[in-house]
Order: sequence, then C-alpha cells, then structure tokens
Amino acid sequence: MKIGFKNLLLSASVLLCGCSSDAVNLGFKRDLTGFDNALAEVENKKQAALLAEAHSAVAERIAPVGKVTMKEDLRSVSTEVEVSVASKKVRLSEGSEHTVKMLNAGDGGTMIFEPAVIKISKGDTIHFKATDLSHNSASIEGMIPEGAAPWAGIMNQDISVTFDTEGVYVYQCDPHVIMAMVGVIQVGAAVNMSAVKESADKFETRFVMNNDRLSEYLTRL
Ligand SMILES: [Cu+2]
Repeated sequence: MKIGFKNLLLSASVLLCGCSSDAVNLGFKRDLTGFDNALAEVENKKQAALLAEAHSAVAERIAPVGKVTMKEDLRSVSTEVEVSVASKKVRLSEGSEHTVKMLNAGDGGTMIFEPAVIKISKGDTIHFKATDLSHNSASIEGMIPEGAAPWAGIMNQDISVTFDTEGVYVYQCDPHVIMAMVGVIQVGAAVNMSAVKESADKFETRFVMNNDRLSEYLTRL
C-alpha cells in the first residue's frame, strides 16, 4: 500500500511538470544568468555613481583657493609690498639738532636707543639723552668713517656729538652691548657701508640677545 502511493506521487509530479529534471536545471540556470546580468548592471551603475562622486570630491579638493588674481590686481599687490619695504627705510631727519634717548625699554625692544637708526646731514648735532639710568653712548672702533672723531659718553650723563665726517657710525651702550644696545647714524652719504656691514657681522657674535638687531638696523639705511 505504501509503495503504491509513492509511485503515484512520482508519476503525478512528472505529469504536472511535463519536463525532465535537466530541463528544469537549464531553465533555472538561464534565469540566474539574467539575474547576474541585472545585478552586474546595478553594480556598474552604483560604481559609476561612486566614481562620479569621487571625481567631484577630488575636483573640489584640488580646486584653486581664493579668487583668480588678474594682472591689474597683481600690480596693486606688488605696489603694496614696495611701499611696506620702503617705509622701513629711515628718512633724513629734519633740522640740524637731533635727540636720541637712552632707554630701558622702547617701541623696538628693551635696552635700546630711540631712534636707534637716524639719518642726518653733515655738520648736524645729536644730543644723547640719559632718559633712563645706567646707559651711555660710545662709538665703536672700526665702525665709524675713516678720519671721523670717536666719542665716549659718561654713564648716566647726556652727551652731544657734532658730525663733520660723512658716512655710517655704529655706537654702543658699554654695559648693555651684549644685549645689543647699539645705534646707527648715517651722516650724508653712506660711503663706508660695506666696511661697516662686514664689521657688524663679526660684532653681532658677541650679542646674547637680539642677535640680528644691528644688521636689521643697517637694512633701514
Ligand atoms: Cu645701556
């Protein structure tokens, strides 16, 4: 009875299906290939979208920052730079008498002459003022024009010096020279500039702070 029922089921399934098991497998395979193709198409679309997204992200990242500068703008920028460089240069001080203060602290730093760089005319006089205590003004050997008279002020005292020889003069405060308390004077034309610059390079090695103060002062002439 049991075997008979199984046989019945088998023949019924063959009748209902109407095809061999091989045909079923082939059809299923065909369907799967279609599905694979569709899946591949979706994947391609997804990848294309991802690629497009990556492209725009990269484009955004490598895009130039700021606005494009036209020729006219460049001209105005370079003018600004020239002006700021030019403004660092010291102008000829008016009159024939000038004052330089000896200070513990000024706009340019601590232990400083003010103004630290001055341009005057031949025959002018500078009054070094002992505004703060413990300072003096003394010319530095080898850093004044050939034939010019040296000077050495006394601590805590004013000193007036008249400059009759053209050229660049470098002077110091004796107790604070290692802190770069130096000053620069240009009288008329800077005839000895190259010699002074050469000496200044060596002289600066004795500074323990403001190491490039003197060479920076010289660039202002
Ligand atoms: Cu000093």
